[in-house]
Amino acid sequence: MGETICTTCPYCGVGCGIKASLEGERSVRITGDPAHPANMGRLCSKGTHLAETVGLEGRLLQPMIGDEAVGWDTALDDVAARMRDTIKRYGPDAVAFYVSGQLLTEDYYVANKLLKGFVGTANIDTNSRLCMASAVAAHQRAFGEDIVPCSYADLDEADLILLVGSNTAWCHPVIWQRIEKARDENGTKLVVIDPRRTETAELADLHIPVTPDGDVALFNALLAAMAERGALDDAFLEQHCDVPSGFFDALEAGSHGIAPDVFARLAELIAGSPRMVTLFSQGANQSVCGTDKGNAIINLHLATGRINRPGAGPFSMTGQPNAMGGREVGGLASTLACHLGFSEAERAAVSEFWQAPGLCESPGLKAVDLFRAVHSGDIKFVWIMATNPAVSMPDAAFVRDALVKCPNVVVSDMIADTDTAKLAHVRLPAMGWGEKDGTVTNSERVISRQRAIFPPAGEARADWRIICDVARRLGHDEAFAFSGSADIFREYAAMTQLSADHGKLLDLTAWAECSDAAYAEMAPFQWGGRHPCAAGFPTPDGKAALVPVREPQPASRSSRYPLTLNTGRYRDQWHTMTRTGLSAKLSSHRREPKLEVSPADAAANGLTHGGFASVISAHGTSCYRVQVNEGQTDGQLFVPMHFTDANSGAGRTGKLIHPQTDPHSGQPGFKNVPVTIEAVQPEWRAFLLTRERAVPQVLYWASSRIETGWLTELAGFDTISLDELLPQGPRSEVNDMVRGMQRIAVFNDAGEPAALLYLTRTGVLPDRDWIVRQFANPQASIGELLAGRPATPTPDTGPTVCVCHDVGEATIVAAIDEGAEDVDAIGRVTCAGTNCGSCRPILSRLLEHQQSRLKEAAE
Ligand SMILES: Nc1nc2c(c(=O)[nH]1)N[C@H]1C(S)=C(S)[C@@H](COP(=O)(O)OP(=O)(O)OC[C@H]3O[C@@H](n4cnc5c(=O)[nH]c(N)nc54)[C@H](O)[C@@H]3O)O[C@H]1N2
Ligand SMILES: Nc1nc2c(c(=O)[nH]1)N[C@H]1C(S)=C(S)[C@@H](COP(=O)(O)OP(=O)(O)OC[C@H]3O[C@@H](n4cnc5c(=O)[nH]c(N)nc54)[C@H](O)[C@@H]3O)O[C@H]1N2
Ligand code: SF4
Ligand SMILES: [Mo]
Repeated sequence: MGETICTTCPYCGVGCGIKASLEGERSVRITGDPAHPANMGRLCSKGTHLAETVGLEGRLLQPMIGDEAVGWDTALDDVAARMRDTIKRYGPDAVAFYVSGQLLTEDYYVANKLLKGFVGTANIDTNSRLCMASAVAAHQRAFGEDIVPCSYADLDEADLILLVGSNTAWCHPVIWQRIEKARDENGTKLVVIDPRRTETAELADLHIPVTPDGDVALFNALLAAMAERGALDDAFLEQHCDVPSGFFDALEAGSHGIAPDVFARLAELIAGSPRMVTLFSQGANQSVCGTDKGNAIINLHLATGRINRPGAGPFSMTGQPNAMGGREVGGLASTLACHLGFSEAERAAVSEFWQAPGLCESPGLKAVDLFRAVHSGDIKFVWIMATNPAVSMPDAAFVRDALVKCPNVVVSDMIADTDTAKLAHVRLPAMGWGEKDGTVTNSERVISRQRAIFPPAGEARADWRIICDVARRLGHDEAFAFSGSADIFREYAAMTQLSADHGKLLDLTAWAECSDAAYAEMAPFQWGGRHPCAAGFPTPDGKAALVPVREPQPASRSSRYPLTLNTGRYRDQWHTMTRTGLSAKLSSHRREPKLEVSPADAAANGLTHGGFASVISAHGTSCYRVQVNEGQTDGQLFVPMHFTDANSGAGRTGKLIHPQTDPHSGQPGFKNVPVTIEAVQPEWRAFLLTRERAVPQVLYWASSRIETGWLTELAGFDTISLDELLPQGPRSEVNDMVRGMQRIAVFNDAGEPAALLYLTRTGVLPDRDWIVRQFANPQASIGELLAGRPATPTPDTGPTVCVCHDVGEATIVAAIDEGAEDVDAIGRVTCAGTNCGSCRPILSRLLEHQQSRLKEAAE
């Protein structure tokens, strides 16, 4: 076994430390790093299965201009020429970068320096606009700086944790594990505020099914209730807060949809829990009133003095691994580097530090407006790095259109054929996780190193290097003559002196002169300490502001779109699935884009569980598999954001989303979109197993990774063209005309199955799990395969629950029947839940169901 390298997970903002041991050319063993403060050895399913995603499959290995592979010099000359030309003919504002919280701090720093400092436009925005911008704006309004005022350790000491708009068990699973531990050990209470009954909500002490965007009304009402009960901290308000006159009188009651007795319980819990942490994420941020939601949460903490001390604080969780680092180096169009703004003094300081007389003068276009300007032709050059906006932006069809019209589209990505890369004139191969080297900052301001484990794939290069090579071609040699990522980090660290000069707290100056060796060995460290605002808030008078916020006016709704569409994430997939979609284990949790709908809405619209439905908004139509779900409130639907044209026929959700944004932050409202639904009744349904990914031209399809190929679910109206769908080769076939059933096996030269198709018009399709396992077995019996089941039935272990140890539901239920009395006991008997822990919520649910069934049976 090779050397063990300490690095950081490339997925969520928890920022877990990983120990990676090289085991072969591109094969690696991953474990959690017990010494990392973010996870202390824990990992979730996505981190655990990283090894399955580091192969060369799908990678962009060479620079491409159109469909032609070219050398780096040609590609870089071409990008620089396009940029130079655009600036010369149309001015700097015709150029834009759209970057990502998945870049490393060093990449982000040079991208921002090039555009804002040397091209002279602030038209650089990031996908963090879709993710964190409202939290940023709320922090700036309340604290005077974009700063998270607490730390993970506060979770360990809290009496009460509120989760607002966060499916933590799925999206920040290691924070979830920390919360579970606090509940077990200290009896910490947990409240989930989410319109949807998520897996996280099911496990809470109290679920508050707030109306969509009812959070401002709810938090205002809670604050009024605290005032009524005398639970405010008058001394803290007096010493540390600016309170606008009449603030508490203006807390009018609004509509949050919570029954009075449930509201009273919540208010009681809060009043009795001086140590309270409120964790919030996209249910708060991704809203047309996201900034106000952030401030409503912060107001409650300030007014009750629940901040700047152990076990307390309003805590915005970051989504991407380096969303926080990007904010620090000024990746948003609305900030300059080092938490500075656009005042005369701040601009002058940045301009002097960079020796950049041409520094941009005012904030640039925020993501939604930026793509509008691409569409209108005001922007004529756009360089997209580490993000897939053709899928993830609101009104994604419009964004796609904008990119089709734009004369210069450059994409830096690891993957060759993302929906966005397909629209690029120039594609630049970027090094990915395991290849690149640099730093990231997590949710609690801990900076950690990502370190290279493998050599770059093909000709891939580091993002910072690609940007600097273009900058030098534009004539900015001196400003971009960095020798490596350590060199960039030193310059950035030195620049944070400007933060202190302008009364801010971000301070990395201790690293300004660090040696390459010290950078190489950097251990994770937190800037600002556990409670960075404890000695005073970074405002001129040291006080935080209570910001008056009002419930938003209900938008006028067209009767054509009576339902509300909510969108979000699945446990084991990451965004547009370019990496997690390569893992068979991760793909087994959810294989298709599902429309979650309440039983009443399903019945009213003729939708059946397992059938299909279109979701229609004013911007587009997409098609999903129907999942009738008791946890959905009537009138509200939920679909995942993950599916793309590369892995589905019509499951792309971004094109349904309206481009409405929060007036303060510019963040889009992804979670509350007016839509309608229609049942879709295909004439046939099928599933197909292939070795290569199939891209059929049918009404509905979704493909997902299995150990030995791909599983594609299909449905359609027209007769299906088998020759287009199936590979060449000898076939075995069974048909049952009465039920419209057709089953086909296609063989390769070695006589092994190369493809299997199961199609039906009226009947039931066989169990996928068993067939998927047989597809990996060269000795599989063709008779059994076409029958869709074994000749002698083997015990069915049911759908996989624990993806790490491959344990099925039936095995777990059997363990419970035999007396396993808690989740740990199930683990001891079956191994389920003993590795990454992501399935522990399902285990507790199975336990609860099965135990109550056993009890009923006994009575
Ligand atoms: N598995 C997985 N984990 C991830 C990611 C991933 O792609 N997959 N992505 C990472 C990233 S970048 C991010 S930003 C985070 C996101 O992490 P989360 O914010 O936890 O994830 P989401 O599923 O987007 O949305 C959270 C919840 O907000 C709820 N919600 C919707 N509307 C409202 C509302 O009006 N009020 C309230 N209170 N709640 C509402 C939704 O029902 C949903 O359950 O996850 C990170 N972690
Ligand atoms: N409907 C809906 N839409 C949403 C959301 C939602 O909740 N609902 N959430 C929004 C949020 S919070 C977010 S954060 C966005 C995420 O949306 P995106 O950022 O568009 O999604 P990803 O799939 O993470 O895209 C990252 C891309 O970068 C590539 N990549 C990975 N590492 C590197 C690298 O080191 N260098 C380079 N150059 N490329 C790399 C990957 O292959 C991938 O193509 O989606 C937003 N869109
Ligand atoms: S919680 Fe999971 S996805 Fe997030 S950083 Fe940790 S291992 Fe990675
Ligand atoms: Mo995000």
